[in-house]
Amino acid sequence: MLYKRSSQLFKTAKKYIPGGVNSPVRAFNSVGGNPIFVTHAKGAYLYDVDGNKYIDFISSWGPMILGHAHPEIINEIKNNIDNGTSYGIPTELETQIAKKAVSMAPNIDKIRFVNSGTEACMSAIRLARGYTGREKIIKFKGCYHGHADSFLIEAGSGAVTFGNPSSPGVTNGTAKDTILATYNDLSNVQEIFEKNKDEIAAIILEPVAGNMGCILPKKDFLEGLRELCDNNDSLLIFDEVMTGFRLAKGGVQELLSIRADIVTYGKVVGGGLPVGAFAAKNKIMNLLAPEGPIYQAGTLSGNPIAMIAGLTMLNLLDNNANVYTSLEEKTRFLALEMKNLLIEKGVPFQINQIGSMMSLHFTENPVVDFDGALSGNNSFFKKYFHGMLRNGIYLPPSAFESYFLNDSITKKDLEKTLESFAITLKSF
Ligand code: KE4
Repeated sequence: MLYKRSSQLFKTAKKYIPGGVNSPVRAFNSVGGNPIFVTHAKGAYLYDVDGNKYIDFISSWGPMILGHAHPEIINEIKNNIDNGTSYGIPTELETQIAKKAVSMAPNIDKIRFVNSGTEACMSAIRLARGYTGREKIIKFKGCYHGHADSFLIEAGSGAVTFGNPSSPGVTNGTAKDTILATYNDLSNVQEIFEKNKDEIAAIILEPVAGNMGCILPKKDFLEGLRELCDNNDSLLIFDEVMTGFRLAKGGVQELLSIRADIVTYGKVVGGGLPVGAFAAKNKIMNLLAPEGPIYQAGTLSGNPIAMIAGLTMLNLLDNNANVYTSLEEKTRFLALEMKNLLIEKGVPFQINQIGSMMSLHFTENPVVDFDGALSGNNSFFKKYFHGMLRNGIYLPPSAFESYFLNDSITKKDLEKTLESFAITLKSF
C-alpha cells in the first residue's frame, strides 16, 4: 500500500483547513500517520488517491448502512437535483420522510429535521429544559452527543459534582448545568438525582454506546434510568444518532423494548446527506416554535435533496427487514472469528458486538464504561489499525469508535478481513 498522493494532499490541506480535516477524528491523531484521501466509494469498498482499495468498516461513521453509492439513492438524487437544491420553503418531501420515520420508530408523534446529530442533540436538551422548566442535564462519561457546549464537559472532582469544560471556549456557566455520570452505573445516577432533587431536566445517553468503542447497556440499566426519570419528572433522551434505523427499524427503543421521551437521529436517516432529527410525543414536540415557545430553526433543515436521500434510505430499510438479520449475522461472524484468532495469539482483548456495531479493545478488563475503554493498550491498537490498513481494511482510526458494517459486505470480504487480521497479528 502506497500513500504518496494522500500524504501530499494532506500537507496541502493543512495549509487551508485546521489540521487538514473538517472533523478531528479523520486526522489519524489517535493512531499516528497520515489519513488517506478518498476518490470514490462503491458498495463495501473505498478507493484512495493512490489507487488502493479498502473494505470499509466505518460506512461514513454509520450512514452508509446499505453500502456506498446505493443505486436507488443515487437515482433519486439525480431525479430530483434538476428541480433545484434548496428553497427554504416547505415541500411535500419533508412530510413524506417525517411520516415514514414516525411509522418506523416507536413512541414518537412528530419529528423535526436539522442538519447534523449535534444540532439534533443540542435541540433535544433545549426542548427538555423548556418542557420541564429545569436546567441541569445528566450525561455519561464517554458518551458523545456532538460538539455543542453542553456536551463538551468532563467529569468534575466528585462523582456527583458538576462538570468542567473539556474544551476551551466552553464556559463554566454552561458546564455547571451538566453533570457527568458513569455508564452502566445506576447507583451513581440515583445519587445524582438525590443530590439534585427536582433540578434534573433530563438524562441524555447513547442507549448503546458507540463513542467509547461499542458498549452495551447492562441488564436493567436502561430500565433503571427510565424509572429514575419517571420518579423525578425528568425526561429520558436517547441519542440514537448512531443506533437509529441501524440496530433495528425502530432503533434501540424497539430492539431493547425501552421507551425514551425524546429521541435524536442522524447518519442513516439522511442516506449519506447532512441530516439530523429529534422526535417525541405531541405533548413535548408541540412546544417547539412556531407552534410553541421553544425556539429552534435552520436554513437548510429539510433540504429537498437530503430529504429524498433520507426518504429513499428509510424506504429501502422499511421494505427490506431482513437487512438487520443479515447485518447481525455478518457482524457476529466477524467478531467470533476475530476472537478465535486473538485467543490463538494469546493477546488480551475484549470484543463488544450488537447488531452491525462492534469494537475490539486490547484489555483483559470487560469494557462496560469509559474507564474500561481507557484501559485498552493503545500501542497494540495502533499496530492493529495500520496493519489492517496496509492489508486493505479501513477501520475507525481510534479505539474509542465503533465499527459500522454495511450490508454490501460479503462473506468473501469478511474472510479477506480475517486473513488481513491474521497477517496483522503476526506483527504483534
Ligand atoms: P454529527 O454532528 O457529527 O452529525 O453527530 C454528532 C453525534 C451525536 N451523537 C452520537 C451518538 C454520535 O456518534 C455523533 C457523531 N459521531 C461521530 C463518530 N464518533 C462522528 C464522526 C466525527 O465526529 O467526525
